[in-house]
Amino acid sequence: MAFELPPLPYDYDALEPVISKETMTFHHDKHHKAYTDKLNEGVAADPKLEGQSIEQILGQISSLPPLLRNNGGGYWNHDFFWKIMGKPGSTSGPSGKLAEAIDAYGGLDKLKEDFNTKGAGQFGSGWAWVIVDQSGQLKVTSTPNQDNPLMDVVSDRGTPILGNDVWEHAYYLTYKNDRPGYLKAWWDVVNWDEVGRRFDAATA
Ligand code: MN3
Repeated sequence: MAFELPPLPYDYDALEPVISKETMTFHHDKHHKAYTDKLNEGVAADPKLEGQSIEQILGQISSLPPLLRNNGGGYWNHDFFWKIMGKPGSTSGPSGKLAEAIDAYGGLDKLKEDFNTKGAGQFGSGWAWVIVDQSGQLKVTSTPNQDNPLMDVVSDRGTPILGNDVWEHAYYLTYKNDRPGYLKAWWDVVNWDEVGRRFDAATA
């Protein structure tokens, strides 16, 4: 059973003006599709992986070929990324237990500042994350390339509840080299209801 490219949960132009229709079209139909296809090539080449979930594969990635690390990561990361976004301003902000955890972290402004600093400071391509760590606390991290906090090769492991793609393909058509500008604008498309659901699931 091959992994399938999941459809976007909204139209290609739903995130405008923060993320353009053209960026979303290339990002989903070309980049995410390529990760999906190459992940399937890697899984097909290794019979012991048949029937395993993507999370199971990522949890043992240190023992698997780079093709699976790069493309299994790319597959999971983008599926996650589409789901934690939504139309600009469509959710009002963190609520419930997530809001309490953000207060304990030091507040939403501090979380955003730390996240944007991690994203801007990630040299080359990668991702910025908010994870729930092993002690149930929020932590802001970043990873290179298509690595993510579910992988057994990453120092800051945990369950991602929020993440932003800082590869140039995610923003260059609109923001050119202004990665900090993209990171700042991006908060308007965060789907806080979905982030809250993921926080609740990670801490249940
Ligand atoms: Mn990407």
